[in-house]
Order: sequence, then C-alpha cells, then structure tokens
Amino acid sequence: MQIIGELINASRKSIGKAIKNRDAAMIGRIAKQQVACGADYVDVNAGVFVGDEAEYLKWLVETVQEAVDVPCAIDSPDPRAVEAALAVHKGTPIINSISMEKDRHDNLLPILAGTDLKVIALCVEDGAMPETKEDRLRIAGRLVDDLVQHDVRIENIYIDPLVQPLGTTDTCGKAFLDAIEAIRETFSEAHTMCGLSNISYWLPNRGFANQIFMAMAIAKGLDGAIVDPRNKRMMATIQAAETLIGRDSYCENYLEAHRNKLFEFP
Ligand code: THG
Repeated sequence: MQIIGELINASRKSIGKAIKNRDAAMIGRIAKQQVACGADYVDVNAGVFVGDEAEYLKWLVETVQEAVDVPCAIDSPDPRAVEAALAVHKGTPIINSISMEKDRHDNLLPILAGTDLKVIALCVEDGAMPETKEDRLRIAGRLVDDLVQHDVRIENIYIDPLVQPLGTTDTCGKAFLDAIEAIRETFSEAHTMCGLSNISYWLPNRGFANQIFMAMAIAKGLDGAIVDPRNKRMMATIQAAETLIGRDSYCENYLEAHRNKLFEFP
C-alpha cells in the first residue's frame, strides 16, 4: 500500500499560515511526523496562493526534502507550479493529478509525456461528475490510453476513481468500490489511489466511517491512499485489512505492527 501524507495542504489554516510565514521548522516537523508514521510520499499543496503558487510550491518541495528522504506528491493543476516544483525536486515524485478536464489535461500532459514521473489520474471530465462505476471506468480508460500513447508507463499510473460525499447519492460509496474492483481487473498493471475522507462529509463519527470504508476499498484491491498517517486507527485499519486480504506474507507486517504497538490506541 502506497501512503501519501495529506497534511501539508495550504487549505488547512495552520499550514496556510506556516507557508505564508515561510515557517520551515513547522513544515519540516509535519513532514517528519508523516514519514515516521509510514508515509511513502508527502503531498505538497499551495493551491490557495493564486498567482504565487509556483513560488510557494517550490519552497515547499525544498523545505520538505530538507527534512525527509521520501519523494513528494506534487498537488497542483497549474503547469507553472508543477514545473517550478519539478525543477528542485530530487528523486521521482508523483504528480497529483491529471484528469480528462480539458485545461488540466492539456496543461499537464506535455510535462508527463516520455518521463518516468508517477501520476495520479483522477476520473473526472468536463461536464457532469462521474456517478456510476461505468462512468469511472470509461474515464479511466481514456486517461490510461492517452498517457500510455504519450509514453507514460502504465505501472506509473495511479487511477483515482474519485470519492464523493454520501448525500450526493446513497450509492456513490458502492459505485466507488465497484470501480476500484473493475479498474484492477481491466488495467491490472496500473495502480489505484484515492483520498477517501470525502465519503463521510455529512456524517457524524467520520473517523469510524472512513476506517470501515478504507477496509472495504482494500478488499476491492485499493493499493494507495492519501491520508493523515498520524491517525493511528486508520493506519491500523490499513495494516489489518492488507493482512486479512492476503497481501502480507506470513502476516509478518501485522506481527511487526503489533510489536510496535500500532494496535494500541490512546
Ligand atoms: N484525490 C486526489 N488528491 C486529493 C484528494 C483526492 N487531494 C486533496 C484531498 N483529496 C486529500 N487531501 C486532504 C488534505 C487535508 C484534509 C483532507 C484531505 C483535511 N481535512 C480536514 C477534515 O476533513 O476534517 C479539514 C481541513 C482542516 O483541517 O482545516 O485536513 O480525493 N488525487
């Protein structure tokens, strides 16, 4: 399971303030915490700084990479910001994300074409949001065809079927889960990815709902997620689900997690 730590996102008040103040100690601390808790990538998002996003995103990449050794997930639709971030990034980041929305697509495709960059392919197109499994699978197919035609390797594509809040439709959770399963069957060499906290947007006890939804998604084959890795219950859920579905030989990772007290909650 590939874990992207979601916390360095300027839309969160404390992070927006830290970025504005160029508080490298605070950004470095949050990056370190996420990696210590198991993040494979650190998401960096400076999207609220319209006009100055490129400069802030570049600073975030430099600051995060001074603190930790893992690559970043560069979270922006703006090609200027992505280019600025790539110019300073060491190692191979993941771009979050291309979609079939025309502007976003046409802006990011030239940056990705022929490279070894990893990329999240978000199942969204212009016009209506995807509703059914079939909508998601069709958009995923367009994205994969297009990226592969432009010499992006299929193993570097992480398809995000898009989690929507329950309350838009009762069945959007099931449509997402069925889409994960169908994507794994249809594009077996590609990966999947999602940010899943949206599912519980209107509900009380969101943490509990999010953990259960994660376990259900892992059962369908989800192999990447954008989460808060400091959330011990969520990380324990991920570990247990992976072991139970058979992705943990001799349950070694589960046993190690137990020894490291991952299953003991405050
Ligand atoms: N797919 C892809 N990228 C994504 C998402 C996705 N990036 C953004 C988002 N969804 C995932 N990232 C975050 C980052 C922070 C928070 C949630 C998702 C967060 N939320 C607080 C909450 O939900 O309670 C509220 C914000 C706050 O603290 O102010 O922190 O789906 N590809």
